[in-house]
Amino acid sequence: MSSQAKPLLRALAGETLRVPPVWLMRQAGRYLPEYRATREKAGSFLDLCYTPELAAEVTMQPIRRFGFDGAILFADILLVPQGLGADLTFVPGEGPRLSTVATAEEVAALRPAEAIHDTVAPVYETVRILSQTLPPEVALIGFAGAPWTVATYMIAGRGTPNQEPARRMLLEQPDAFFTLLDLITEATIEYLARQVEAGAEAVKLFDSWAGSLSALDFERVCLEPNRRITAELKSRFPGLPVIAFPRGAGAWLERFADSCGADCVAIDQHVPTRWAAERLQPHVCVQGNLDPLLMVAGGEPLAAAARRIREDLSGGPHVFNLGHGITPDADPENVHILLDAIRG
Ligand code: 1CP
Repeated sequence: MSSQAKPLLRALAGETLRVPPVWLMRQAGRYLPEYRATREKAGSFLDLCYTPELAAEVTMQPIRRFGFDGAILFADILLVPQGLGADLTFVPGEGPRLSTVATAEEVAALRPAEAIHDTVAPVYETVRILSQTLPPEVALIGFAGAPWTVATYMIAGRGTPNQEPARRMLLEQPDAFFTLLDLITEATIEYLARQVEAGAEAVKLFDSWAGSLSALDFERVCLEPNRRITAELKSRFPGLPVIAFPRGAGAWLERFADSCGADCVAIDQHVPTRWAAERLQPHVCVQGNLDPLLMVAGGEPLAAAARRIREDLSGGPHVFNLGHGITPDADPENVHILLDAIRG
């Protein structure tokens, strides 16, 4: 099968398909017993990310079980900060902990962008294994966090409710903040370029905390770095499909879709799909946007919502996905209900 026959790549190239391709954010994860078993075997979450055979195995698990159209590389957005010199650990049950970057001196002490390869090289090996293992109809998606979202973790040293430490640094120490944002942007370009060289067929930028930026800061802090990464990757790899996910961007979404340069914009569950069909699909392929809680609830509400999203976005290019990641309490059986509703 030629790569252009892969349904996911066709949709990302702007084709309107009768049945939209489907994959789920966090499709490899704790809701799957086979993931939990491999994670146990790896020891820690970071050992799992940095052991290519095991990372490739957990990437493959949801493909084997469900037959999704896209496989997303198993890694984490916080590997780039680690490559830049942050100490990183994952505390079971609590999430990530990083050494903080709070001053101009601490920004200056980080490693240069190219130095990340020393740390993250095993990720490229995972991509190489996957590109040789995946079924021919499944597209391989590489990814990174977008600079703002990565900065929120580097500055606070952990996940935070409103990303306040990062927003304060933006307001109080703008020079240090933008030096950090630029460094993350450069590192992200190098990181994704290596993933593409290793076999990733599309890349996704996760700006999970775009919604905490004020409207006045959105262009410079969210849109501009997404645009710069997209433009640089497309100049190095003409035709490379890019998916951007400015979660919570709200009224900024239309301009984002029109000017970021990404081929596809992923939308969260708060965006009305008919609005997205009217205002976003003329510019880009739209990905989304089922409420992840429906993967816990299941039943007819899940099937009805899936059919409705599919119908609303059927007039243009659409990749079916959730509005955010599938949660550990989701029932894997509900994925079959979802797939029947979309493909059946
Ligand atoms: O214990 C475990 O097994 C850890 C849970 C877990 C998993 C499965 C983490 C820790 N990361 C991942 C994998 C992961 N993370 C993927 C792999 C591929 C897939 O989707 O199947 C991807 C794409 C990510 C991306 C990621 N990591 C994001 C962006 C997407 C999103 O969900 O908003 C973010 C914000 C992270 C940080 C992170 N990593 C892990 C956790 C628990 C968090 C969130 C921390 C917080 O803010 O509290």
